[in-house]
Amino acid sequence: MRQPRTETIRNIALVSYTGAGKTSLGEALLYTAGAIPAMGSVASGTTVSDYEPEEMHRKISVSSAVLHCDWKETTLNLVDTPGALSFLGETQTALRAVDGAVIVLGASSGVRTELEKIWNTIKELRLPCLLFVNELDKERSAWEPALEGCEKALGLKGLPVVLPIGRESQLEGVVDLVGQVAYRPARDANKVLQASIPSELTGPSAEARKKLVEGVAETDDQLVEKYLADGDLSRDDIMRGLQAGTLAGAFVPVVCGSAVRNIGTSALLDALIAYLPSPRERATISPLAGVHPHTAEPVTRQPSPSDPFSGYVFKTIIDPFMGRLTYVRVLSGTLASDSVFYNSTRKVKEKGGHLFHILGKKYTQVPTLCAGEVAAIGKLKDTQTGDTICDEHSPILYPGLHLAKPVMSFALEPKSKADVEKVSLGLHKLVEEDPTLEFVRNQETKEMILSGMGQLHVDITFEKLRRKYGAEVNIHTPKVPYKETIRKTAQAQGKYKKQTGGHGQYGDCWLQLDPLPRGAGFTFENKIVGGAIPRNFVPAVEKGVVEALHEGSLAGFPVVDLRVTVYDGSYHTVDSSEMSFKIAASMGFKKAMEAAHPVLLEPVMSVEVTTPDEFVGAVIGDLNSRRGRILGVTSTGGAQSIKAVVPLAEMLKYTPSLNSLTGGRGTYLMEFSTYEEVPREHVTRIIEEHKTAKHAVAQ
Ligand SMILES: Nc1nc2c(ncn2[C@@H]2O[C@H](COP(=O)(O)OP(=O)(O)OP(=O)(O)O)[C@@H](O)[C@H]2O)c(=O)[nH]1
Ligand SMILES: [Mg+2]
Repeated sequence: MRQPRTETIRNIALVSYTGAGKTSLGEALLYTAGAIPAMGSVASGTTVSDYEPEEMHRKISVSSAVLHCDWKETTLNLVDTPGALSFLGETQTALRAVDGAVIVLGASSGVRTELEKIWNTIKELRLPCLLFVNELDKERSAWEPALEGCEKALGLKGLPVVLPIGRESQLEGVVDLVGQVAYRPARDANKVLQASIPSELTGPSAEARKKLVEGVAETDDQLVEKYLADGDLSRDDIMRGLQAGTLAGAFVPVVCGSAVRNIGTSALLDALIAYLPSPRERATISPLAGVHPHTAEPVTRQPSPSDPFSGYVFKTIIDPFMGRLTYVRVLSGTLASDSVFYNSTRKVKEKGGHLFHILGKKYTQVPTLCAGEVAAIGKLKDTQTGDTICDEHSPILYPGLHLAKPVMSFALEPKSKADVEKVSLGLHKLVEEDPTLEFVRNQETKEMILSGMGQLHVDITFEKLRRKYGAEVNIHTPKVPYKETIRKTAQAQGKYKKQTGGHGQYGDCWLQLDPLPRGAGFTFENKIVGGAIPRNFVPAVEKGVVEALHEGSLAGFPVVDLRVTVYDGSYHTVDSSEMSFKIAASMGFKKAMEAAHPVLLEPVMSVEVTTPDEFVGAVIGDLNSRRGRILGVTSTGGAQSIKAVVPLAEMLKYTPSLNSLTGGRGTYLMEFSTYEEVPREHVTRIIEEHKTAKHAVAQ
């Protein structure tokens, strides 16, 4: 195996909605690059990426997989990401570890919601992209409408760099418009045969090449001059222009083909190393910038092996045989196996174990890693996904992850007494592997609650719990995570005074509550002047408020989207203590909250239902009856896709309803959108239900 060098590495994520063909494409790319002797398939559960049993039998990817291979003197780390919305967090985390993305588009399915979300992250990270229009072997597939739809939906400009030879079942290969050659896969081998452009395509190729040259020239002053003078551009100029425009995000080069037939894959690999950036090139548009973990001063790093070591953790695996494996993107410096480094997120020293290149579930040990590599480190103790690890003497902290909070919560019960510890232990490990899951065990009620991004997410977690940790659970209907907030500004005094013989208790504070916009969370401000409350007691006031936030005054749900300001108070030189100020703050908060017009908030989901034409009316009617707001209906070749926002409380048992409305032919995607105020007519019922449930648990 070649020793990677920063300049000749490409770390690329394969991204899209579920079913576009990312995993199949990853397999074909590995095969074409000679990393595997034969191509597996998603249908038979034999791909390198989808190696977990939950992925094999569902035939979807559940987590990201790294595929390490070489192509033309370049080291590739392809990250096959899952497309289902439930696993969006996994994909977003992986996107932070790469320097470019290949967006895979199913020629017959068009752009779907998940891809729009992923595209937003891509834009945020300024990741250069290529587009691969897949499934051109399928009946009635065509790449032009697929590309047009994608350009419109995502607002990007595609520049095709290949043309397909033949179509549908007669798809034979692609014409490389830059190199002016044809590529056809050889029978039963990963070799690709190079040939001259078939005569029937010489005209269309020349035309497509002209469009490409014009598209490239448009984005560069020098190239446009050359083009106007000569009426053409040289191959080198086109390639340079394509690389620069891709890096700057001016356009997206487009390759097309078929993953399962392994057509277009060598052209894609060529495009990927020619137009997507190396870690060094990427840093010219997105510098490695963070802060010093102790002083918060800005710090930067160079993507060079000689700079101090730093890296970003994008995945954690707890493997039954290998133990804990931490997937890292080395951002700067060099890391040797068994070395000691610093976790600047958790502020702890870590001792690394062996280092590995990753090919699905196969790990190949390597002695060192250089800037730009993607690899696994064995045996870390405290490091988790999203953390920064770095040289202890030159520390840096990169921005952390901001993943969406889980929205569907299920109460669960171990099937037998013997399962209690296994369930708790197993779920804690699964949560470590997947930061978009949340598991809490209420110490008082002993109730166990697992929260995830959707039904599929939670179902798969229980499957893993059974398979990996042998623990069985019964699941109860999901609970709706209501919240409380305030509508008005209010002020109140919290005063706690106790005189019990000797030492008394004295805390006194005035608090002001102000509403904040939806999603703002909670902020605390100290506006005490003149020492009305001594500085050392102010943190205790904040603590008291934070504790009181857990249970709102309406129905005991957590309180969000408000600012609490402490602006006055008094103290007693002997009797005041942290505890008395904490209690006073909590009392003051409760009083102020009642005066601040508290309201109930409920999670509202964005829902996309796909159904055959004849059921559209029934599906819309049903969504309306669930307090849904229809946002739009689009036609996607024989089926309609209905977008709506619907409160989660109305969607808890949607699957059986949709099945009966559409004879099992409708499908839907659902994910968290926002919190909205619960309509007044539903508030009393919800408060009553919650009180009854609490009462029942307490008994
Ligand atoms: N005919 C045809 N089928 C394809 C092609 N690419 C993928 N498929 C099929 O489409 C289905 C989905 O492919 P996957 O590769 O699993 O799609 P994915 O994008 O990885 O999906 P997720 O992992 O769920 O996000 C599989 O049954 C594939 O065999 C293609 O080029 N042509
Ligand atoms: Mg997949």
